[in-house]
Amino acid sequence: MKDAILAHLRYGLGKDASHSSVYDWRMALSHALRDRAVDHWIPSTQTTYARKAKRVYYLSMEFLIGRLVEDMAANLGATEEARAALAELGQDFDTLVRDEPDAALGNGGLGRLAACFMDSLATLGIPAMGYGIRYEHGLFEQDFVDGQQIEKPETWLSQKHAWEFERPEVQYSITFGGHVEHHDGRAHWHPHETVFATAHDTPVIGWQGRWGNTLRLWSAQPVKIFDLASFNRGDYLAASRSEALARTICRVLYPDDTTETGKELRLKQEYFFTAASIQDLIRRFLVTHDDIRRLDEAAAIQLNDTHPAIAGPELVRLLVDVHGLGMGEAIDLARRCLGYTNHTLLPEALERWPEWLFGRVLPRHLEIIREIEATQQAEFAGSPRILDHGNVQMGELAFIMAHKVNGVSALHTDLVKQTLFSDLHRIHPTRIINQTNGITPRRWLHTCNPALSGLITGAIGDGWVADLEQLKALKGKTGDAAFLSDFMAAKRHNKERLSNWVQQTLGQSIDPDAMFDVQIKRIHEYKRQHMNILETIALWNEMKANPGAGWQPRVKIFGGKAAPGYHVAKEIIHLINDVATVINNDPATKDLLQIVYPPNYNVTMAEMLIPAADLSEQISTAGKEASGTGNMKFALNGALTIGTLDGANVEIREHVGAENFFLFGLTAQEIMEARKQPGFARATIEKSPRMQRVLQQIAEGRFSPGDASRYHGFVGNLWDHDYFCVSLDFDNYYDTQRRADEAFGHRDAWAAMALTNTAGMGWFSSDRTIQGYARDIWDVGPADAKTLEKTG
Ligand code: 475
Repeated sequence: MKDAILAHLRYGLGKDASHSSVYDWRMALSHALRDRAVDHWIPSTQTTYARKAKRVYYLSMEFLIGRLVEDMAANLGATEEARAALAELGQDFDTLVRDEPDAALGNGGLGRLAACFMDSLATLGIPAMGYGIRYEHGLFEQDFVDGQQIEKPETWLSQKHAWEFERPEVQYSITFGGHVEHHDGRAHWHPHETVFATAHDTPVIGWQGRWGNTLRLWSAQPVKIFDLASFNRGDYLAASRSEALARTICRVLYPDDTTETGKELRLKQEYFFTAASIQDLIRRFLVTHDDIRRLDEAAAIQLNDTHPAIAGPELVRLLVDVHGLGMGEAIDLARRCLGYTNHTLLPEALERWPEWLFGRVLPRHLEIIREIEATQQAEFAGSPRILDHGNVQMGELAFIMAHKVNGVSALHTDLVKQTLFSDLHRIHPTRIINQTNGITPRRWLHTCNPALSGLITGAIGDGWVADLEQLKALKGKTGDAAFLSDFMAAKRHNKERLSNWVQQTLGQSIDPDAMFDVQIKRIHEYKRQHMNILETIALWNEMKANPGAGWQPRVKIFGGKAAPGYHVAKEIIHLINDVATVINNDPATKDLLQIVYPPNYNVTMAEMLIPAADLSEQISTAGKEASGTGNMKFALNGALTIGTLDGANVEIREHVGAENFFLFGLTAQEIMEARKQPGFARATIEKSPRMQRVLQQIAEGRFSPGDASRYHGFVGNLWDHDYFCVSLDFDNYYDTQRRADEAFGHRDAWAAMALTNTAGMGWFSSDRTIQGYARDIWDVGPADAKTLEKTG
């Protein structure tokens, strides 16, 4: 390892050890690790080709991979070796780890799920390729100025990405616009614009290096770098027009999480990476097969939400226009290849494109969608339409073109059947299935929480890392006082680590003995961060009114970004920061209650916050959070959940036991009923003096001195609309928080409950999720007998 690092430093970076920066050392370490990754990766690819094994193609606009050094080293079993080699070279492994940019090529849950799935596919030895976009700028960096979010461009590629291999030879033409002619019994698309898609491959190595897959991200290149004729004429803009389109396509990740954008550039991004991926997988298929009609035997294509739903029409287009299949035959074949995962029921997140815009960018695809529509209507008269009121509805398109459609938690899947796709579900009653989300135990316990992970391995061996159900063995330890004390010592260690970081980065002192109560996720009204901050104000009021009541000290920790155009979400951020300013500086309560909101929440920050949490806030309006995956990470790391019956909370509660979960709030059914009552919010708030008082304080400017009207709109909206039903759940939430206080006071009982959470979370491994997809949707397995043996 030492030699490898030095060799990369010298010959890869052209540096000698005495003149190397942290960046140089990190690159050299990464390349030394990448060499080892390649030694697992190439044989995996060879095996897949040799066996003509079926591959999974996971198409996703987002891969929220975060940093890779630690994870890669851990999966290769090389962490200690790397640490020791660096120490001999006078370098600190952890410093290099912290130097790596956090690759934020995603917004939130959907993107992070894709990254966890890649880890599980490799660990399970299932041949797979993740396909996405190599954004030049990932999710914006968040800062707070006077408590308000400002966005700055993210620049992860300003340094070289250590893990990727650029593949200039793997290049496809992607075309847009123009018109279609029909002659010789065929369609001829004469596009107006063309860009090249170029592949960049990052190896994804499973646990213990047992298998290697590829994350292939596409970047756009101009077809014509430069139009010399235009340049010589002095028309410099025209000279670089083709370059401009190429650069814009991969320039930025759309920063919207479950909100709609409807921009032409977004449609182009979607088509760009989908079309490149479909061309690529067909080319690969034809290396080992000669009959395109059997594509489904070798390729399972999964659509991560509707963003790549154009894959259906694109595949049909290539099958018909290039490979000469009949339309009906092509549609059936495409459907056998495709699966579609739905991640949200929120109407504003459902993709719809105006037909005129869609047809302008993808004229041939619009024709094909009309054919798909006609075929569907011919077979199922009265079927819901893809083309509706002048829009192309991507959800309906994805549903009709997929052989399986899945929800991401049991409750979500039921709601998909009953609400979003109820008519399509009646027509295709076996198409919708559930695959409850999961998380990779490698990143989200083994690597991010060495204290707990070491304790667990000491007690039950390390088999749990690739077989998380083994954590069940810890149930036997919930009565073992010595083990519980070690378990709480690990938590305490992580809380100290976080407290030190908060002190260093924010200059704020927090007490590691206090309860760390954490809500980290995108800021959205349905996730109800505002309910959390209202409850915080109510608690503060009570603390001041009854200073001698023996309050349980709390640190309320928030993290998350708001979509730049989502006004209310930004207002919630502002309110949290305003409330923090007042409460954190109140001498009467500052040792009892602190609010911490570090800016720029990302994967790396999650890796530090989650192991340090005592209480996990999963408080969405029932029926709105499709699954949640943060909820799983917290419970796995020994936090108790305070939560509603929403998404995967329902299943988490079943697995850890109702007595180890702080449940509150209305059910999805009750919410739907309550909303029908006009004025429900006003009537409810009038009956809650506690909530009334809090709203009064906010409206009077108690937290915005000098700008009393700042939150009038916000407060008015709660009284008059409250679509997300904060009012209906508020008092129950407050009381449940006090039950959590009470429970936290009994440290031994709390420790046993926390350990029961960890012990019960084995089922939520993304390995289990992927096995479900492999069995129910993809019909694939490990390509290699040895891997099969190891993973069962
Ligand atoms: C759900 N993102 C979580 C998670 O299944 C769930 C939408 C439009 C454009 C860009 N990003 C999005 C999502 O819809 C999303 O992240 N959904 C989330 O998917 C994984 O656990 O409940 O909200």
